[in-house]
Amino acid sequence: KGIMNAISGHHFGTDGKTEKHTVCVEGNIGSGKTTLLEYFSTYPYTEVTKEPVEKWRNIKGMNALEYMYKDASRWGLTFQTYVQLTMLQIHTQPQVKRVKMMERSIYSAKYCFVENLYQSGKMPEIEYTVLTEWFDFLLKTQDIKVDLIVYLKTKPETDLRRIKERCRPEEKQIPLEYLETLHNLHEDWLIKKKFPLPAPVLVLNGEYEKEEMIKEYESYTPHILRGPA
Ligand code: DGT
Repeated sequence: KGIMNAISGHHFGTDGKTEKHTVCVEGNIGSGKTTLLEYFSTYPYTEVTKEPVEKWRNIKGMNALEYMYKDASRWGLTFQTYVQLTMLQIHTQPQVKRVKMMERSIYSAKYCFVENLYQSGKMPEIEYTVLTEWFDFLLKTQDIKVDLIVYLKTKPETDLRRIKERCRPEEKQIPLEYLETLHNLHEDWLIKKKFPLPAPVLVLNGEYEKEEMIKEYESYTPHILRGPA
């Protein structure tokens, strides 16, 4: 209750200190980002943007996610170009409420997923370079503000179990090694700071199951919704 008062009370009232705040939720496939966003969407002053994955599965009836999983060498550039576009659209969408929360970002698409395609030899250098030039141009010219990154840290084995449980058809063939590589890329970026970080990182243990996870979210709510002091 104390926490709730702090949030709905004078901290974010009309005292001029009220500032808009953008949070990106990052973590491996199956780490629980959707559950976290569902939890925070119940707060009246947060807006949670829709999962872009639904767009990737239906581009005028075509499923780019499925193409990408079936043949990453052929469709990687197509898919990542579309991911970059949809992420940019979400980043630049006008913010109405005080807190904007989004699943992933243009950054993880580049530093984790594009990097993975390139490093594994599935994306040729020329495609990587074209995407990188677009990415750099967008960062320079667009308003892609992030105030906080929440990193849901999980073990790849846990991600694999959850992916199997939810049964998205495109994800049926995902091997553990793929999740391990993606995990390492998230760690390289968010913990080891191998790529530029657009905002401070809050690391949450994503290993808990739903009920304890909700308790974890509750205890970090002031930090997540207000941002670093
Ligand atoms: P959650 O709630 O933590 O389980 O998150 P998911 O798995 O619903 O959401 P996400 O964004 O981790 O992944 C959705 C699907 O899209 C998954 O099969 C991985 C894929 N994906 C997401 N972003 C990218 C990307 O930039 N490139 C590639 N190749 N795949 C991506």
